[in-house]
This record gives sequence, structure tokens and C-alpha cells, in this order.
Amino acid sequence: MSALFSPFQLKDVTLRNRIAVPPMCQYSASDGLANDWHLAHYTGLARGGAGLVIVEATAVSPEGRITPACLGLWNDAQGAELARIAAAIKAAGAVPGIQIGHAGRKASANRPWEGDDHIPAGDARAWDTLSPSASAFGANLPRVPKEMTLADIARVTGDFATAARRAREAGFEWLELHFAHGYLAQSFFSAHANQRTDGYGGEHAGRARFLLETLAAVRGEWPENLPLTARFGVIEYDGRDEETLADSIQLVREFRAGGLDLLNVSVNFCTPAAQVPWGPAFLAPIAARVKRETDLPVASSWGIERASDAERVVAEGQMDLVMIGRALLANPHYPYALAKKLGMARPSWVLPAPYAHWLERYR
Ligand code: FMN
Repeated sequence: MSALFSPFQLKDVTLRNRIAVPPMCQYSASDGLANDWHLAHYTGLARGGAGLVIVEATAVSPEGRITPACLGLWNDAQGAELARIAAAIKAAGAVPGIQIGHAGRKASANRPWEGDDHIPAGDARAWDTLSPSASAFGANLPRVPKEMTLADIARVTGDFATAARRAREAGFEWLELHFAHGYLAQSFFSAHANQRTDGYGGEHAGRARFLLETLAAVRGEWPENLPLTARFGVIEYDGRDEETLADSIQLVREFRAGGLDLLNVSVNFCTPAAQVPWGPAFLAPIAARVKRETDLPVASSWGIERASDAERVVAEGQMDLVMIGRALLANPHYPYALAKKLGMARPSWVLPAPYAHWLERYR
């Protein structure tokens, strides 16, 4: 029996296997609204056999979008389009999830294939960005953000809670808070971005405060019986790795006490100077450590593509779910390839019957 293809239960939700599609921005929306591209894309991924499909980073407010073409969930019209996607994912047998977030100082950028840099200030498409402190990311993202006032912080925390309510109303059953990748929440926790001297900066408790308050606000809106998760960078690869990891693991314990059900372990990406050791499954030992030291279920991604790696990280208990991104962009039916490679009985049946039957019958 394959560990990767065993079911996974969290709260009242059961995934048919341990393969999850991580959030992957499509940069294809207008005014934050999903369209036929998103519907076809997510339906295809869900038909491919993954247990969980998480819709891409969806902004809780207009200025929280990475690019003008990112999804949003700050109005009901956006919720209505996303409801079609949640229903389509569910109809294909996967659990519909969504990631909500705020891009902070990395917002107001061009699409990756159109420069991946900040839109120039004078351009009509640009907007003012927000961050804990008035310090830029640098490199391709040099725009200096506005230091958030206490009123800004309270407003954005409330925006997360409202977006969570809309996500539930749209039919999503798995919520992921985007606390990673150098966006707003990760910036609050990182000394690379947060130089505040008030109650939202400084020592651990101050840097953790925005994230814990946001989690609490969302917990109040998101049903207790459904998984509430977060993606959070626990390591920066900036030479302070042990310190950052220990500080992050402490915060993950606090997330757990605050009602978080699973952590999607990732990288901070708060400084362009980071030296990330890219390689197959390089983050798996870090995810395993977070799981061991917090007792929280974990998921992770980054270069987990080979069937042997995907099976091993689950079988060895390094992570509960395996997030597979780019391999699924290349081939949305990749779970079928994994099932064949792992010697599953009747592997084609990870796909829907109109595909599975014929693949099995005429082998
Ligand atoms: N990570 C997020 O947390 N939110 C996103 O919206 C997001 N968008 C992405 C868009 C693309 C096109 C890609 C390739 C990655 C994106 N990521 C995002 C990171 C992926 O979720 C994933 O962690 C990454 O691709 C590594 O996994 P892989 O090696 O299996 O591709």
C-alpha cells in the first residue's frame, strides 16, 4: 500500500490521497475576478487526481495583490466567481482550498513574464504598497512601502477575516493563510522587513503579533470543523538559520494554540540576498523538524517531484501532505504517473472514469 495514496483526515475533511496542489498564481484575472481560465485550470488539476487543490494567492484587499492580474476576495462578485471554481474542484473529487493573503511591500508588480518588477510609480496601474516599516525589498522590487499605522493594521486584519467568511460562503473547505514568501505577514515576523519600535515589532512577541491577531480574527469566521491552515516561511537561508528556525518554531507552537490545524512549511523570501539550497525535496528535513517540534501536521513543497521522494516523505512521516506544483503545471494528470510508478493496483482510477476506463482497458 502506498503511503502517498492513503487518505488523510483533518477535522471533518478527508482527502482521497496525500497529493496537494499548492497555490500557484495564474496572473490572469481582471479586477480580482476569476474567469474561464481559472475555471478550466482548477477543474483540470482536480480531475488529475490530487486530494486537495488550493486556489492561488487571493488578495484580501486591492492593494494586497501582487500584480494587477491577481485574484481578490474583497467583494461578493469575486466570491461568486470563486464559488464556481470551488464547486468544480469538489465535483472532480478533490477538496477545494484557497489561499488568502496580502502582498505587502512586494505588491504592485508586473507579471513574472512581463518583468517581475515593481510597476513604476508614475504608471496608472501602480499603487501605494504597505509594510510594517518603510523599507523596500530591493533588487527587482525597489519601491519603498508606507509604514502601516495601527489603523492600517486593524483594517487588514479585518480584511483577512472578511475574506475568510467569503471563502466559506463560496464553498471552500480548506483555508490557507498566506504568511510566507516575504509578503505582508511574513514581513511582520522578519527582521529584514520589520524595524518597528511599537507593539508590532522588536522581540518575538511584537513581530508575531500581526500574524497571531490575524489568525484569531480568521478563526472567529472560519468554521471549527474545517481545516484552517497557514503557509509560513520558517527559514531565510541568510546565515541566521538556526536562530530563525527556533524563533519560527516557537511561533508555530503559538499558531497551534491559536487554533491552526496544519502548517504548509516554506521559505521566508524576505531578502534578495538569501542563498536558498535548491534541490530535490530540500525542505523536507526542515518540515519534518517543524512537525516533530510542534506536533502539528505539516505539508511542504519545493522540488518534490520524483515518485520515490513523494512516497518517502510521507512514509517516513516527514510530512502529512506533499505539495506538487510545477510537475502538475507540466502534466495535470501527474498523479496517474505517480500511481503507476508506485505500483498501485488499477492506477488509472486516480483519474475520472471517462479517462480511467479507457486507459485500463487498452493498455
Ligand atoms: N506559492 C504560494 O504560496 N502562493 C502562490 O500563489 C504561489 N504562486 C505560484 C505560481 C507559480 C506559477 C509557481 C510555479 C509557484 C507559485 N508558488 C506560490 C509556489 C508554489 O506553491 C510551490 O511552492 C513551488 O512551485 C514549489 O513547488 P514545486 O517544486 O513542486 O513546483
